[in-house]
Amino acid sequence: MQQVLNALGISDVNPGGFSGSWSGSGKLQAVVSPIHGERLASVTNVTPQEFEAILARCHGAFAAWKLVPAPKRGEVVKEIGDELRRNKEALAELVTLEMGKTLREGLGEVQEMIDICDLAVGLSRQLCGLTMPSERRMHRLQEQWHPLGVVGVITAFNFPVAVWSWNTAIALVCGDTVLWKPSSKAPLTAIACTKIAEKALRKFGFDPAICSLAIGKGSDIGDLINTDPRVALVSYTGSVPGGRHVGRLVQERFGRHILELGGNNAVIVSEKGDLDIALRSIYFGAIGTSGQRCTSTRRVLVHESIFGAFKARLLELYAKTPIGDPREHKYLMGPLVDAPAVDTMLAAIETVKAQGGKILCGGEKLPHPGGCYVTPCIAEVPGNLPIVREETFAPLLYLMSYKTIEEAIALQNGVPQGLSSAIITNDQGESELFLSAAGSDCGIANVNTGTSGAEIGGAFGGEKETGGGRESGSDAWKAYMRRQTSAINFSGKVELAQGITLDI
Ligand code: UN1
Repeated sequence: MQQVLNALGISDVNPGGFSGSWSGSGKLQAVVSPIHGERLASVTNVTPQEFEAILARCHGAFAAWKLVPAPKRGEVVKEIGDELRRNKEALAELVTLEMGKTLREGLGEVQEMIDICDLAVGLSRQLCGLTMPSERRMHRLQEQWHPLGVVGVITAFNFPVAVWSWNTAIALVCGDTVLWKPSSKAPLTAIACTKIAEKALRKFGFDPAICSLAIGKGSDIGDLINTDPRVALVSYTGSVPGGRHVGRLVQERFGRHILELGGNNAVIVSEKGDLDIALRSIYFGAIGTSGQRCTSTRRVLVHESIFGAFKARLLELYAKTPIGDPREHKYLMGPLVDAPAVDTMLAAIETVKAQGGKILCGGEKLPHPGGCYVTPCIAEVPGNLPIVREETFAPLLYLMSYKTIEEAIALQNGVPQGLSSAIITNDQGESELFLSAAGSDCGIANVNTGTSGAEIGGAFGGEKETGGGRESGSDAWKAYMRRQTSAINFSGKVELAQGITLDI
């Protein structure tokens, strides 16, 4: 453990603010591992005064950074990616220690960071605008994309580093500077990543304040980000109530936001699907990251003709789930992030029972000194009960049956969230229906693969209460830039658009 902390430059007590230099004289917070309850290190929060200095420097750094040619900005991102490659194991282990996901998933998370850096490097030469035919003679109509400003990145504990990287790699090539407020549950990985970015920026002689950090509570530091007009874009990952709050504050000042909020992701298992594929996809989707991904599988809708057989196979698999220290390869499920997360899961299970659901397995707290371990739970429910419509951030899976594909799609869409969804079927008509306008209403709709584990090449995000934001690949970069449309007249005379004449 100490070796990992040393390798990533984590001291016993770490200041939680960075903007070219480190600061943090606020509240001292001990970071405790959910694996065994041991203290890993401590962090000091930034005070509002220190935050002001950090934001001022991060904002000041934008003036020079926006003028650096995008491919040169890409070189810094390439270096960050290389540095991540060199530190992949250590950073993955710190992710595991700090928030409890299995090491194999921690490695996957760092790989996701490396992948987005590679994508952003390519993108740094392809921030392309369009030219459109002008309706006027000897005129040209074009649009181009300019850097936007400071991007405030507010992240959650469950992907403590990958979500920062999706935003940061893209924001950097777009010419923006980044101010990161990580989850208070995962500040050490944030400090480690900020050091990696600092090293890369310094190597190329750029101001390290381009990647700034401010650790503190959402209600003070988060809200300073949300309300400050110097933060052009706030990218927030978190709960629906949190997003509602951020959205209001940012909208109030006409800032931009990208909201990545809750999911309530379903897999439809058709009687025409491959049940082995269904089983594996659902199992990983539901127990991966101990059910604490926004893309975690929360609901399984099984065709009535195979419901009993499928349920039996799923229960058999659940009963064998190896749960334990997530650093050990033999365990597929580690702890939940903290004790309140365990209480939330147990309370949700009581509500399921009270609302008419039947607990088929799991949902017990495991005796483990200092650790937050539970057994994954499956509940059979008659439909989208009120509790099923809520996102419980834990390994709690709802199982229900359906008669027709139309009914399955209605059930899948019948919740307030709209992040991820999947269908397991070999029937082309069914999968096309699922992907059509009459199908899934989610931002992600997969066929024959599960709801989690989205690749960074696609745009990531969802509809309805998921918030509508998009991060990562495809053309999500456009949200991090300012679009400018220009009409250029080279005719030597004035011709008005829309055929308007001017008799003077
Ligand atoms: C999240 O849970 O906030 O699609 C992000 C996935 C990961 C990212 C999840 N690539 O499961």
